[in-house]
Amino acid sequence: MREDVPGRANVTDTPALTAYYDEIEKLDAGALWTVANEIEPWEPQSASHAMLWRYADLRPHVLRSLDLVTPEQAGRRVIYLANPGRRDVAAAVGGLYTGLQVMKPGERASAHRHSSSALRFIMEGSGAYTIVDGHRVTLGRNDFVITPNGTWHEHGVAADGSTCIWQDGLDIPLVNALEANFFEVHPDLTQPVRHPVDDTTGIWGGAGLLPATGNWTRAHSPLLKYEWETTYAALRAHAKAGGGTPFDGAILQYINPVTGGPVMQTIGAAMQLLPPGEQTRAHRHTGSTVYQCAKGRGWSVIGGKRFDWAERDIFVVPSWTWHEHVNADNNDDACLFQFNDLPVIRALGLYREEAYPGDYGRHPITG
Ligand code: GTQ
Repeated sequence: MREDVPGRANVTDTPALTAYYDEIEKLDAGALWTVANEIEPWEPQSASHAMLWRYADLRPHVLRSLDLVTPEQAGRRVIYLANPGRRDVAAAVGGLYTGLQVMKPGERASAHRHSSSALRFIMEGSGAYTIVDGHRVTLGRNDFVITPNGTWHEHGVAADGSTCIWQDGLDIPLVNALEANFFEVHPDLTQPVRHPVDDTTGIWGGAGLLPATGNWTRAHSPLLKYEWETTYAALRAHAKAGGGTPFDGAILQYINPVTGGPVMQTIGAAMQLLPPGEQTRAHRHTGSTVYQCAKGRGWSVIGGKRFDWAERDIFVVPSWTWHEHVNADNNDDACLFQFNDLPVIRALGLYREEAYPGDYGRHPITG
């Protein structure tokens, strides 16, 4: 792709040049000017499509998998969301993977660990639990739970529970792009619970309070679960106090209470609340985001296309894509859960953000 711009590659190919390209290709080499404008675009060119997956469409198929495979056969019984632009790497957007995991009462999946970091966002059912490095964590509706890289983890549903579905989020495509992914199955296929149930909530989950003594030196949050009730109450209070941004409404990040930083090194997460009728301004930034509507209904304009969402729908915003959100309900809040790769983007000095110009900051709907 030639560009008639000073500083960009703009070479007219001649028979001599073409012959030259052929010769160096035999040496597994190439002339930069034949690819420079593609590999160094003026701005990020996401291969990911803006996408929305309706829960109403997916749910029956997710439930159908209950009768088709066991967790023993499958390892984990998950239907993953495949972005048409990123099928080759099983990404939902950018370097992020997401899927819907389903388990019946009494089922459990084998313990394993990997270099990828993982999270769960609980969609429906009761009795689900996960065991992370010997900590048993109970999973309730709209709870956010982390499984940091390198931790042993296994999931199950108690025998007296109901069929559970939760969203898994992982950085698999990112870690694979960095060619750094290891996977291990636990030698016993399960691990002992070594702490009181939900102990990390009691020890690390005090609002603004930390243990007076005790050192935590690992890179991820010691708090493994962020409960919906506390999150929603904090968001309501935040919104009432005038907190928020023009682009996201009231938005709170899930944080590592020890550092104030993101919950894991590679994945950040947040919950946002759009007050009744709210329409945010459009912006774009580097980094990829996966959203799940946790409450209410509305729509988002992503790259000029309108995506209507209802509770449990999942949608994605690719890097450097304009987006704005609207709460379609004039009487009730709408809440969007999100996870993203911003900790990586920021750590590498790659964060950039831009507000959509104009008085209203609204991107026209073109798609
Ligand atoms: O439970 O760690 O959806 O390793 C995909 C890969 C979940 C998990 C997924 C995984 C997991």
